[in-house]
Amino acid sequence: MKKKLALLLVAGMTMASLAGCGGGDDAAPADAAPAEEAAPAEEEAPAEEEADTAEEAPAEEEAAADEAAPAADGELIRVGFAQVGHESDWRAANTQNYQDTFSEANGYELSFVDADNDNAVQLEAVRTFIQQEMDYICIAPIETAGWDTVLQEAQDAGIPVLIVDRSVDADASLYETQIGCDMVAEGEMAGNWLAEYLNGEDANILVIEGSVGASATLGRTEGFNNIAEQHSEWTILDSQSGDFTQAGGQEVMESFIKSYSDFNVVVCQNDNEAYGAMDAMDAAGITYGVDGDVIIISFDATHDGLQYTLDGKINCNVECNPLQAEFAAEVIQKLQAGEAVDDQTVVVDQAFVAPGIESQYATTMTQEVLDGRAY
Ligand code: GYE
Repeated sequence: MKKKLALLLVAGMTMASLAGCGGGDDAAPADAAPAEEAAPAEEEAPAEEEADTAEEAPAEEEAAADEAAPAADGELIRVGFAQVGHESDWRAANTQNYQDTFSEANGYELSFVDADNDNAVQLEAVRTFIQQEMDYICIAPIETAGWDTVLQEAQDAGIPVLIVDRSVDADASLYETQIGCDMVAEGEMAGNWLAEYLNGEDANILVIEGSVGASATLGRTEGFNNIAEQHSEWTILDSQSGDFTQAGGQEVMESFIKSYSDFNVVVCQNDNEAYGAMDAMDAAGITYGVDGDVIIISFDATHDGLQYTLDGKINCNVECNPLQAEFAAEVIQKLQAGEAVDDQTVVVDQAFVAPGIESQYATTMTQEVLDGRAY
């Protein structure tokens, strides 16, 4: 039941975004833009053709996946999931979503490994899943690099692999599909919003990046830089990894405060880093948010991150939807039925801004928007 609720809310949220509903000036035409931007870029034409998107999932398919029949012989479908870790609120929501979706009641036996952000542990987990002859393996890769050998081993063992959340730089023939958000589009959304908000004013920018080598970090950095390059009045003073954690965000911000006295924008590549950065600025007496000296941009738009956005502490929060397990279940059900699957599923995101900000790139936060969120 919980699974169904989560899915409907994802679909409902996306449809609301496309329809521009939700009332108020903040909703209308602006809301449609992020969804379009989140689609794969034009140069990725083949992927675009084959890509599925969250809002495209037809209702009947959702219903079929929801009934999630066990394997034809009545056995549970055995799925191994090598998760990144437990570094953030986003990750907690993503893990919960997988556990709810791949339940016994839905016909699955889920083996879950939390790799604690350790590449070696994650590789070992995948090798153990291969030895255990799992029916399917889902990998949320900590880093993009280093996957060819183990993916080849899985393929040799005849076990289909789904790359979920983040992406890998391995040959695409080594896995069935990739499901996740378009991280470059997220970075560009943040940059476009900032350009609109500053309207030609100078920006001295500090960036707290996510974990080194993660596609979420690489993509958000690339996307934001794509826009920064178009603005000679912007200077990126520094860019350091806060490892997607609150402690990391605080530590990096503390060191930035020691080194730089003249900054007016802090970009945090996830909400937890933003919480840490806000703590560091509070301790140093630096004001931020809509009424402060420093503009804060965050990513993920988890519940607490959006509460800070509603409170005007975070100026702009770019969503990354963690409710992705339903798309993985859909792929597995298709493979069970011997059907072809899409190479890629792009989970569509939008951006949110603090009350008082109007943007063509983002929805202005209200209590109603926060209450309507599923995570
Ligand atoms: O933004 C961050 C998490 O891979 C999209 O990983 C995910 C990122 C997310 O730890 O909070």
